Amino acid sequence: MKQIGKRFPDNFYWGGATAANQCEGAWNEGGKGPSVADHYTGGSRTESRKFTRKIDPDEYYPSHEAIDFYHHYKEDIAAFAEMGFKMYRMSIAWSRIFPNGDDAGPNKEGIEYYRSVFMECRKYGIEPLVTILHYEMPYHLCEAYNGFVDRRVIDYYINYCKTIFTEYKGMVKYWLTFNEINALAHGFGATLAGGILVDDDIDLMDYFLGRAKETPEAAGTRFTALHHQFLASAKAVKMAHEIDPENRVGCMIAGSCVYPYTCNPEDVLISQQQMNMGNWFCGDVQVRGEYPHYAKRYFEENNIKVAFEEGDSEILKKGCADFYSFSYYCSGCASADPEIKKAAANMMMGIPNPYLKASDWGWVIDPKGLRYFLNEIYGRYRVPVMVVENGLGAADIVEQDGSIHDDYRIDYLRLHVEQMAEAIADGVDLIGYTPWGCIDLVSASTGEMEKRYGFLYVDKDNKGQGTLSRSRKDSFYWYKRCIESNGTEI
Ligand code: BGP
Repeated sequence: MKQIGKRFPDNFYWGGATAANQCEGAWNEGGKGPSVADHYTGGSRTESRKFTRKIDPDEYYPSHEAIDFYHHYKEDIAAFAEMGFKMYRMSIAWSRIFPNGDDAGPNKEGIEYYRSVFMECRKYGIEPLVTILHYEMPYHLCEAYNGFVDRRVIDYYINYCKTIFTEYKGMVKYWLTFNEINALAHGFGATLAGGILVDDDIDLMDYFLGRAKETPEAAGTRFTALHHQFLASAKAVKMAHEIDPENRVGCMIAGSCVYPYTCNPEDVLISQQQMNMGNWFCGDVQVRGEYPHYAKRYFEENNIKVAFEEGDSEILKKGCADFYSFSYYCSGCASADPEIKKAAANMMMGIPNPYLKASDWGWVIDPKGLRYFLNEIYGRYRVPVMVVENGLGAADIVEQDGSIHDDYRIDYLRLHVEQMAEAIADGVDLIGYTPWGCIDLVSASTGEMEKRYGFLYVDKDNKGQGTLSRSRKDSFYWYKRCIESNGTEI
């Protein structure tokens, strides 16, 4: 363990994060309807996940059982409490509350299930942080409405929010309206984040690698869906405050930290544009309540038509987020040089940084980038900030005696905690840290189990085989000590 000076505030929210579709399983139990995530097959580092409109009995869909948190939640929350969690970020599966999304009334069993989960958290003094929609919209809304493209879906979302804000009043205080809402600012987010049915067989990898070509019409549809999510988010913020003034509602952005590859002004401009569209575009709408100054030019030059309506600007202004949250795993570079771009064409996360090393999945590890990024965010928005996802996806080895020595994960986390402490010393109002996949779960991008993030190991492989038994990795004890010492012993 390494000692660092005390820099974290006493009430800092140390915790961990998961999402329903990646851990719950029980995809058709307890009255739950299918979600968009339930239509993604398993994949790997090299083979893309497929999206199928019909559930194909010959395919493997990892979300269907996931790690069966649905039946293991008591055991799992007890383990989180043992580590000393102050906060647990989780999502509610919308289709567990409203199986079709547009149903007249909610599914009581789903409501009671989450009530029990929240009670379990409260028993240990763990504050839930609830993502209202984490890549898992009711599938019926995709089929019948083309997801958030249809303005009526805003009302269904708000109806769902009203139900959960009312049911869990006093039990849940911290909410996030949409996970990584900026995924919809890119082609790959169309189905996953927006519920837009693009094709029968969507190749996610094509989108990640920028191989999928999108027409201006399709981009317009996607930005319209994003605009509808902004409206839904703003309305949800307003409603949450009305239902319980104690409620705090945040935005959640996929942190995309981009550096210029060189000091050539061409590279600097490109990296600025990528930071603008990758981060500030959504953050500005959700925290400042208005589109950024460059949005108009971006839409015009790309021939993108968004279905704005009269009164929308007022709605956005009245529903500004209380805090800013984001995921942070890696950073990337931007270059105007066609040769450099070509060399990085098959890299999932863009142009790699020659000064940094990447994970086995090609995600460039950059702890100092977190300090830089936190300062950028706080300087821009001046609202409390939370890092609600961070961590190292890595394959683990279980020793003969059952122990798991994941020192690579401890190293990754230690360096990031250290940089958060620096950012707090810089003056950033950082209030919480919930590393991703605090218990091993299904990977969102590849559908694998063996891309593991957890402090807790789950015995299950990429094909779905395993006992589902849980065991503690070395990082479990490291994080426990980190929390106990409030970040001074890492
Ligand atoms: C974020 C998602 C999470 C999570 C994480 C790690 O984009 O919000 O759902 O999965 O990335 O990514 P992966 O699971 O692909 O390793």
